[in-house]
Amino acid sequence: MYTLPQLADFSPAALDNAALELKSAVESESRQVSNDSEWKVLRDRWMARKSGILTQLNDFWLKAAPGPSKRDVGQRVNELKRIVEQEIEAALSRITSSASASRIDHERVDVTLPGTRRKLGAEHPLIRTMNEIVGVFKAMGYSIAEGPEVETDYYNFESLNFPPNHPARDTQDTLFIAGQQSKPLRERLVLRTHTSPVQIRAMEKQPPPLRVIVPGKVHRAETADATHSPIFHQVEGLAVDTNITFCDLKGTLDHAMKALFGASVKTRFYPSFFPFTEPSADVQISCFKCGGRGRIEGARCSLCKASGWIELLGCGMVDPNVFGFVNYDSKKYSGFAFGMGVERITMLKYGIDDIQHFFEGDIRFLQQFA
Ligand code: FA5
Repeated sequence: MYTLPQLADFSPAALDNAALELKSAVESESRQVSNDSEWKVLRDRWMARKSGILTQLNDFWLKAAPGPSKRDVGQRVNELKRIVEQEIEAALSRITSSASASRIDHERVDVTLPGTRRKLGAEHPLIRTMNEIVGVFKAMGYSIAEGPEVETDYYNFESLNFPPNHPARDTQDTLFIAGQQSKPLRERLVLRTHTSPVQIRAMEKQPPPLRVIVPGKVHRAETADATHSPIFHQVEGLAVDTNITFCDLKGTLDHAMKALFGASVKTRFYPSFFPFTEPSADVQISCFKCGGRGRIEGARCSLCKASGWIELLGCGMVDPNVFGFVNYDSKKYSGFAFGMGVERITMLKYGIDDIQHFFEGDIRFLQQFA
């Protein structure tokens, strides 16, 4: 490794020689530098203020030069300093440009590679059915209404003509919000057991005539099995006007069932009971799998259990007592209401045998509806 010689001979020829040696030393050392830390070592070796070679140049050559040579030595030392600084500068730009070149090499974008394809989501089958049902009624002039899932006893039961302690309340196993005992019964909170409370909320908001369709989530304290879930969905309908009759109810639901299940489906109404409708009915549709015959090529139809009919929804004419809760004149106005389970309809439409599939989030099940 190069060390700066102490000069005894300050003749121009000797100085030329010594300068040449120093120049070739700095050139070869700077060529060998290949990274940042090596470059720092080089810089300090030559330029450190205390003991760098340039400082020694001052001490060993310039200060040591005899009077007559001082000027010549001074010029040569300055020239050598400039060369050393240049070399060290050049070494630094060489290593930084090669580092950024190799980085660019790594980061180069290959525009011919295929992009990352994002999978499109799809409507959940329950939402799809709900939208379909709502669409059928929107086309008949119904508007959409919604209500809260946490509901008061008043809206969920009392105003729908379920008196306190009436056995009809037992048909809807109710989830009560805890810690409500100090409130009057009608103010206590429950998770709504059906979408029917929105009938009352809609009638409170506007006078007749009225046509609303109400999609929503409901809750009941029921054990889950293949056809029951503690959380499920309903679509409720309500029409109130002058001269609304049971014929309007039948015609409306017959049209809706044909729109949902196919034009060849027939409907059948038979008596039932709901506290808020009088008379009340359950609606059955003719089985779309066996065409209502109950048998397929001699074998029992599994969908309708060979009866030829499938039970689908509850309905009826609005009980005048209900109108009393919302100040509708029951002598002037009449109406009908209906409510259907969205899970049940979806299971029938798509041949799904277990209601739990809707809530498990299994992508293999959901993908079939994409
Ligand atoms: C009612 O909830 C009434 N509010 C319907 C109604 C509205 C009648 C307007 C008259 C006028 P019901 O308890 O039968 O009725 O429930 C309606 C539908 O919800 C059922 O036909 C069924 O499809 C669905 N359903 C009831 N319980 C469950 C459950 N645990 N899991 C899944 N679906 C259910």
